[in-house]
Amino acid sequence: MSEIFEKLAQAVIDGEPEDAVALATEALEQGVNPLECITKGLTVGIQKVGELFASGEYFLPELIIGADAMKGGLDVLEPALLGGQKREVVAQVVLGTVEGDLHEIGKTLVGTMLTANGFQVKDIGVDQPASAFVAAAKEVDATIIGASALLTTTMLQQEKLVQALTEAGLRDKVKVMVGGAPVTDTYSKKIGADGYAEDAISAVDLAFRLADAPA
Ligand code: B1M
Repeated sequence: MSEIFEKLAQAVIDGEPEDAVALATEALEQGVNPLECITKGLTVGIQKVGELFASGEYFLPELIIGADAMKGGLDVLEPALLGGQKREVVAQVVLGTVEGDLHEIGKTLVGTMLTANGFQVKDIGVDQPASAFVAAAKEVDATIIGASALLTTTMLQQEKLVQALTEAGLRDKVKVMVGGAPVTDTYSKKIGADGYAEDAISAVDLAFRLADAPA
């Protein structure tokens, strides 16, 4: 089974969306767990792409096609994750990537996992200012706002979001969950957020705790 994970990772490293789609389809047909395809296959590949980019071996085009391959695989695998969706809504969540930040893959994966576990997710997309999170939270009467940031420069926007909620008089009503590769638990506490999650699975656990609902 590890062979299919390695092939999925390689499709992302090579920037081959069609291979990623074909392999993800094959994996599902073989009954391989879709979440493991993501965590042990596609994610391993995109992390390697990130390392190659950081070391100067890959440039922006390779980063872009690697992400395209990952998204191709996710498009096949994510609907399979939603197969176990519960019927009752646990809580309303507004989810987005902060202003100045275009990274969407991790945020979308968090949204899929939350949806699969019964949360109603309003995904407001990437590059969203604090005001857009606040407006969406008012619109859907959100219990939780989830803000993703992948850049050390944009994680500062998560603090702006906490401030904007306070200014809007919503801070006591809405819990703030933060995540993304450069974000840490220490940073989350420093900016006054309600919690940090390292990955999509722990984001679901955290959301249950923040919503004060049984998992
Ligand atoms: Co960008 N990029 N990127 N990039 N990119 C990183 C983040 C970087 C670490 C790569 C590197 O140098 N090694 C680096 C940031 C350095 C830093 O700030 N410290 C970087 C850079 C520099 C840049 C640009 C500036 C490059 C340039 O233009 N010169 C540029 C910035 C654009 C912008 O945002 N303004 C840029 C652009 C891009 C692409 C657009 C090409 C592409 C994104 C495509 C897309 O999303 N549609 C991209 C990609 C793919 C990456 C890497 C390789 C992979 C990110 C990813 O999708 N990971 C990334 C390197 C890396 O992270 N190792 C990198 C897979 C995903 C499943 O994981 O997003 O971490 P992740 O999400 C996880 C957890 O973090 C967590 O759960 C998710 C699932 O487990 N999580 C949450 C995420 N959000 C959460 C929210 C939560 C809870 C948990 O609660 C709300």
